[in-house]
Amino acid sequence: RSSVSHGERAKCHPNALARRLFAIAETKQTNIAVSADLTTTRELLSIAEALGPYIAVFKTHIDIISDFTSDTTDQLQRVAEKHNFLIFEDRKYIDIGNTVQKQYRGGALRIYDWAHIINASVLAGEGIIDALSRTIENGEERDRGILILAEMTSKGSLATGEYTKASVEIARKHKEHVIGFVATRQLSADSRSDEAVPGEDFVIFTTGISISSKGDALGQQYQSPASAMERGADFLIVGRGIYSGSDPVASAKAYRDAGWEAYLSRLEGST
Ligand code: UP6
Repeated sequence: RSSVSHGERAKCHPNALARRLFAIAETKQTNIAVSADLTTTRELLSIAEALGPYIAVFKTHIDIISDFTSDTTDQLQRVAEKHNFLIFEDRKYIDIGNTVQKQYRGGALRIYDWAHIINASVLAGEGIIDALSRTIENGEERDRGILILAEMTSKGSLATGEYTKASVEIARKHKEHVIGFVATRQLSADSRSDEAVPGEDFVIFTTGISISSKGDALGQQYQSPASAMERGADFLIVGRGIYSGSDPVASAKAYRDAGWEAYLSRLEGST
């Protein structure tokens, strides 16, 4: 788990998008990435507007929006600018390079145009990361980055062991555009430790976070914000824990406070 503050990582991280991400976290004092798994444009935009002040990242599954048009993401981008958060499309790319390039840049969703962060599985091997990196390399946007899906929180997940190890190895070869992992724990040495690889500072996004629930009926498994931060999370991805209750703003604040407190005690513990 990183013993370095978000403020310091905002200054020193080799990747510009990661620097911006840590600067947002530091300024807004939040580690929260809300997983806005809502299914209409109206609900998506209204939750973005309401939770904007309390989050660092807004995570979408844009293909579940029933009335999607390019206006959906145009407006989302405006809300993101207004409230200073990044957009993460949780697309989980998992195909050959030629296909994922088309899925990323084109189609009806044009994810490259509006999502700062995307993620991909390395089940298909290193080529997928190479292909997505090239799209970023050849594109005109500066703030684009990839997370490798190194572990999953669903019961019986096969994203373990050798797969997770390979995720780290592939990330190391593509540091230019891979900013970190979706994982339940830190996967590489702390940048301050003796085993650290110089210039390496992967960002950990952790899903499966809930204050009150242990899981759902379809195999999701939760841990608490404090437990995830203890294991090395940098950003906590929270979905239903925030948006499904009667007061999403109050829930977002509660998760922000829990996440931030755990982050501060981690820093204290490491000094
Ligand atoms: N997600 C997981 N586990 C993973 C990877 N991704 O839950 O291993 C995603 C889901 C959902 C969100 O697709 O968008 O994180 C979790 O939502 P929840 O907090 O409502 O369970």
